[in-house]
Amino acid sequence: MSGPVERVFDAAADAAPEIRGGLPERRAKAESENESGEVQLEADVWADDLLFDRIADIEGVNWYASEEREDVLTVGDADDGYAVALDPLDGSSNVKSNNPCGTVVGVYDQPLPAPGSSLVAAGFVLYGPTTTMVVARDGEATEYLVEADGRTDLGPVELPEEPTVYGFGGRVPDWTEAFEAFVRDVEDDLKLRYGGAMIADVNQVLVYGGAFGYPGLRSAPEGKLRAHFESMPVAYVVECAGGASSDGSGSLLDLDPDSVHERTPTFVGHRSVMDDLEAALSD
Ligand code: P6P
Repeated sequence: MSGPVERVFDAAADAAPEIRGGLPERRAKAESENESGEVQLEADVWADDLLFDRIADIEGVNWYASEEREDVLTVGDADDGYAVALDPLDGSSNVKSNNPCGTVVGVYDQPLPAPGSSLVAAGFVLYGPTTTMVVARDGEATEYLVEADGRTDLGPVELPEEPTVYGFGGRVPDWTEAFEAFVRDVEDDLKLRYGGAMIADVNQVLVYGGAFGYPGLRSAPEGKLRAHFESMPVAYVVECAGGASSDGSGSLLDLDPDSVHERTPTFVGHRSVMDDLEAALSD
């Protein structure tokens, strides 16, 4: 990777120690709400500002969009270039309970809203016992250890042969009948792992194999996760790692959202689990 795309991930890695170091004193909730109508933690807004300051000036980045900002910002002066879409602190409600959270990055080669097929790279920073980063591009996913003096290549990320864990969001009574029946079958084979931060749960799937998802609900048929900032970037990563993704009927990278903050039912993991899901939801 070279040029602006590489520099976007360098910026996210460089910001990580400062974001991690600034979390302890930012566990309070901010007064504002984000575009998705969710109360913003002060940490959400602060992380977004910090990443904006490091990414907006990168030559070749023309547009900056974030889960925490209503509008896409034009930050370049050419018609072509990259659009960077971020969830600055995915799973920020985990900060209060000292559970993992992180930053999701998607790099699109056209202005937003944009189809999943226009992603040229995607990745995430994960604040767990250590700070790691997964970056995917050109069909490959790589994990890095992120420290104050830079990032260390830990090697390729490849989904294991067999699935072992699953985690699906939303309240069970709010699941559709077809989805609940699917999960009852999954439970026979896999172990529940769900921590409330998408990228931490997705990383468990990348390491142990299985599936993560946030389904369409009776009360919210589109589910909770945002296509540009969460679903399509993690689908890109998991598909580069040898897995699959689905919105219940096909790959999340086939989506072409009409609006920047659009939500979608979201599933990533082993191809076999995605196939079973799509069969269950098609009945
Ligand atoms: P729930 C975090 O707010 C998030 O967007 C994802 O990171 C996570 O998977 C999901 O929402 C958790 O939602 O309803 O389980 O709190």
